[in-house]
Amino acid sequence: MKSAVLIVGLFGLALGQFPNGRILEPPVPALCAQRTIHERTPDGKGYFFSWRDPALKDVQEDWLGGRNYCRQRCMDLISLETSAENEWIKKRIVDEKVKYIWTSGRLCDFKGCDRADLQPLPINGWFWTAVLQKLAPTTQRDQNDWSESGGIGKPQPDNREAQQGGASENCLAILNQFYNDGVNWHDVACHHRKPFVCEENEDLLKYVRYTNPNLAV
Ligand SMILES: [Ca+2]
Ligand SMILES: [Ca+2]
Repeated sequence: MKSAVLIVGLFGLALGQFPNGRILEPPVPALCAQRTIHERTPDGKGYFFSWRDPALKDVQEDWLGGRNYCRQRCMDLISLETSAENEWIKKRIVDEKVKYIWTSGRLCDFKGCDRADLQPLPINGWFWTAVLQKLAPTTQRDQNDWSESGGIGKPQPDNREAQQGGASENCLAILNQFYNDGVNWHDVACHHRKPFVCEENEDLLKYVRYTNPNLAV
């Protein structure tokens, strides 16, 4: 995970159209100012855990719904750019007995994903949407945390649901022993509902602070 590469140009792709006319929501300054931070890491970055919030305790969101809840509050779904952050969140999932969470990880599957450096997509097409960083190729098993098993006993990502006639598994979740396979990454169809973790987003915070100089954000 240390060889993350910034994807220039994916920003436009990340704003692409979603089914049923849903969109990626912009930040809401008042909600940014009131955002709940459950924990800060030593570098000062704040995180929100949906299951710790009394109002969201029993609420689960699909991948876009999770992103939008976070984005309206100047956050985004968590991106695991380092193994330290990955272990940090996994410990909380285990300690708090959470079955699974959404991350911002996504397989590039929109217009523009035919770029040469993203091919073949199942190996080189994964990125952290919140920070627009590519993941290491899925074949570099020591550079990521994909599970070695899953619903059909194959290493992740396996796109199982699509192979069984369902939706493509284009979103990245951490699953907690769901297949008795440890706590690690799975490609999952984005329509499933899960608890989620938000991570403060520097770009959204900067934008809202700049456009709302009199608001303490
Ligand atoms: Ca992060
Ligand atoms: Ca899978």
